[in-house]
Amino acid sequence: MRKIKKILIANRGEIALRILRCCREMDIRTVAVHSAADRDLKHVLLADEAVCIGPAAAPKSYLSMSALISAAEVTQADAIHPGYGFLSENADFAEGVEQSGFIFIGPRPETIRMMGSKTNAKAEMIAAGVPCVPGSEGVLPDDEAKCHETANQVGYPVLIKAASGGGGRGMHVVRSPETLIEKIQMARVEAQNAFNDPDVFMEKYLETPRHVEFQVLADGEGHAVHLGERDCSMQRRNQKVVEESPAPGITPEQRAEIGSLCVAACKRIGYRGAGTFEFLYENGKFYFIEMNTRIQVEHPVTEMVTGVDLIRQQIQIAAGQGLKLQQDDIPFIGHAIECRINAEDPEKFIPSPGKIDKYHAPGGPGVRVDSHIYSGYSVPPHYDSMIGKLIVHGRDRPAAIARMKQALSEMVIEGIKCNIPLQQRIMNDKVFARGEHNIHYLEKMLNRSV
Ligand code: MV4
Repeated sequence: MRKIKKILIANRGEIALRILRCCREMDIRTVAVHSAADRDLKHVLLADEAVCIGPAAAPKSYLSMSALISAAEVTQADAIHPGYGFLSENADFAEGVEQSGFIFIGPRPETIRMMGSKTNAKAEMIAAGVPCVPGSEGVLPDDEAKCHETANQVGYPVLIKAASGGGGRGMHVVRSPETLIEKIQMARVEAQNAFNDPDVFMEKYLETPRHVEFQVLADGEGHAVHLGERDCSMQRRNQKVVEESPAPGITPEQRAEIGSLCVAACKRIGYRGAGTFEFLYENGKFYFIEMNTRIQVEHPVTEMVTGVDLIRQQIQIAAGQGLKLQQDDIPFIGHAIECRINAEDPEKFIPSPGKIDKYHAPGGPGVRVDSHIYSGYSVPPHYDSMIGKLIVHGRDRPAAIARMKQALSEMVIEGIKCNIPLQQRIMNDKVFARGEHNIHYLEKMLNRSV
């Protein structure tokens, strides 16, 4: 047990503010680190201490391990919370943080490294009894005949993925044996360029799955729980747009079954902290694809249905206080939906940074706004265009949708373009209302109108 009295928040924007708010409730002092472009961020103004760690460009500030660790040293922080994105899933950073004598609020570096390899992650899940997409046993060999044999066994169409990949880069669908070898070659080149690792593997290509992910918490010492699932199928170009919990149509029995398999996997690998098991869901069956070893953007929908503060749990686990929650302590009440609010053109998706002249947040029962913006704040052009999240909770899915429509209509952001009109279209969409959308639906919906 190591007392955490001061946390350095190694992130920016809404998640930095979310972590700061949690620290204040827990009576933990805060160190904000920021780039030269981020002096006016809300959490920087609220933090006990603030350190400028470099110029606007992320590689020289939020991605600079040495700048972050130096900032922790000069402020004598006890722990570093990485948030999401940036260095949150960088095993070398987690290792550097620990070797410098600080607590990394997240899994052990070896766990992050293992899950960074999609083939190793999958092998662990198979060993733990978690259902996976049928495919090659580990990475594909150079032997062309063996690749053909694997593809024939799996059955076309197959998907070639980078072993060090994730996020969808360097994936190739192969629909017949004629193009198999050339597609594998293309995938290898892309994998080498993107991840400095040419290894690829093969899976059965699922044509119209939904993206359903399970949230877990584990203490790294044999105790773990799951917090149900989120449906994140409403996405465009691998960027989630709407997330919800529970996933439409998932029964309590399916939740308990898949949830307990995730818990078993956590115990097997000695997982520590908050994590997410990503699945594809098609024809009533779950197929594991990847594990995320960070807190995720969409964590609030899980918090709304379970009442568990995931950031607080991360900090308590990191402090060695263990995981006090039992599975029976975790209820799944009602339905929560999150709409990501992006500073972008709602039709062309071009980022729209600049000054917010006027901002009014929605409110009322069951409405949560996780955002760092304020009237007069300028959205810098250097980072992700997400400027906040609007989260609602209702007694059931129709009530949550009705509440989200009302909240969106009440939200005012002037001076920059934002995607509120797109979110309103989605909330009024009949296929979404029925919960029948899959990972390709939003792109199809957007194509209909152009
Ligand atoms: C798949 C798939 C279909 N079949 N795997 C894309 C990102 C990466 N995390 C995994 N991805 C996919 N893997 C098999 N065997 C379809 C996708 C996919 C996807 C998955 C989740 C959310 C959005 C997606 C968008 C396009 C493709």
